[in-house]
Amino acid sequence: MTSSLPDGASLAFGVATAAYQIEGATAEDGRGPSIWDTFTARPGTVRDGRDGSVACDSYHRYDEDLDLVAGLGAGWYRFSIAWPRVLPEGNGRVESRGLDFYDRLVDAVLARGVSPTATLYHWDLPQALEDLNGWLNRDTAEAFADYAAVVHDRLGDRVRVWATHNEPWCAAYLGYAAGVHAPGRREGGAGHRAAHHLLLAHGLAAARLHDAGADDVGIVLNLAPFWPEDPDDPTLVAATDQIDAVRNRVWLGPLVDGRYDDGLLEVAPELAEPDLVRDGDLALVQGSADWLGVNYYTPFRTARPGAAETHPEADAYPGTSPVSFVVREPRTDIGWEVDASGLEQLLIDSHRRTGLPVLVTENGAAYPDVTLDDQDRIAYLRDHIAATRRAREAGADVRAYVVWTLLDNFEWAEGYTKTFGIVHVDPRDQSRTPKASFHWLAEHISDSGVG
Ligand code: IFM
Repeated sequence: MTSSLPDGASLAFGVATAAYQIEGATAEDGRGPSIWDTFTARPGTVRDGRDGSVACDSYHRYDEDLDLVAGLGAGWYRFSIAWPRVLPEGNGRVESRGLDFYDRLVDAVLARGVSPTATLYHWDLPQALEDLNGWLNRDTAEAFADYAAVVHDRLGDRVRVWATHNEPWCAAYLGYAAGVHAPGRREGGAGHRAAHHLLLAHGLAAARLHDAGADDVGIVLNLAPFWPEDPDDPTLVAATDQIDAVRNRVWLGPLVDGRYDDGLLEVAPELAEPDLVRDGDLALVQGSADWLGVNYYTPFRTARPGAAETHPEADAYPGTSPVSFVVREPRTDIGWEVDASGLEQLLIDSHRRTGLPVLVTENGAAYPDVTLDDQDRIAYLRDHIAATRRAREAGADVRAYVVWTLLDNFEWAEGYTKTFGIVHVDPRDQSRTPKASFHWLAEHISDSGVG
């Protein structure tokens, strides 16, 4: 087995994007509809009422975007593949024009001396599969594995680092329990069921990719540190532990131990149902990841219910005792507290827990686009890169730091109102202008001597 991950001798750098957030061209070259096309068409689902039909038009402008990646000096470009471009109905018929697009994209990445890393699922489930009950249907996991094999068959000679899912917690719990993401279902325990099928999908796909010769198949999780405001309050500590189970341990338990732990099963009895969790499912997931992607933005400070803010995603923790969330200053424009020590802790803990090489697959900040001189974003990136380096010094095997994100883009339920890009995109003519953070990062990468 030969790994193509960054070797870790020094911290590697990359930049990330996702298909629905940047590509646009949702009706082009035979792409089928995804759950995000359907969800965004429903009034009231997205803050500014907009959608990803044009986004950053990167489907047509990817050469320009990759020039920016190369100009940044980043060694890695993390992008996602839109399942409905490749299989418009989710399974069965392959749309070769969709595969052709990613073929050209990968060649264009490599031509610039950058390494591609592809995520197979960044939330754009083909609507045809949602019509059959989406991630609540076990068949979706099988369909995902077939899709993964089709994509790997075409790109696997050049893409060596694969991620199955991006933030499956969001797909499961924001999509099926809280209903704030597509498909917009608010069905409580359905979040747990979706989570199991997402994990199964990961396990099935990882097995197919490994069989096809892939050595570096990972999964990207938005793990989060939860800090009780009063660590001596046993009720609060117990409630926080439940939240941690639904956010973090639901993934790490199966991946590392091949089981859902008892504390999780208390709040998520669905995960003990033999019809849902069948013999062999968890064994398939255990040990299936060669690397772990960690996406980090903010820590979560918990308090007794009513003592602080109700979390906007409170429904995304079905079965848990209620808590409220204390959000300290400074905050980014999306209301997330800035605290880089959460990243340091998370990296140390996740490496210790999994024993896997870890990549920071996303980290970045939303700040209003009033000026291109985004000193606030520079400070955020500087502090979080430093935290990543501290985690490495403490012994965590962290190989790369990947910035979220290259371009101001479609920020899901926030529409275009929250901008995370290090490059500004003018919605009137799609022109791209690097912000001060882009130039700062380019200099930092160049000073570090690695891409
Ligand atoms: O934009 C998202 C991305 O798609 C997944 N991780 C978090 C980012 C910021 O919210």
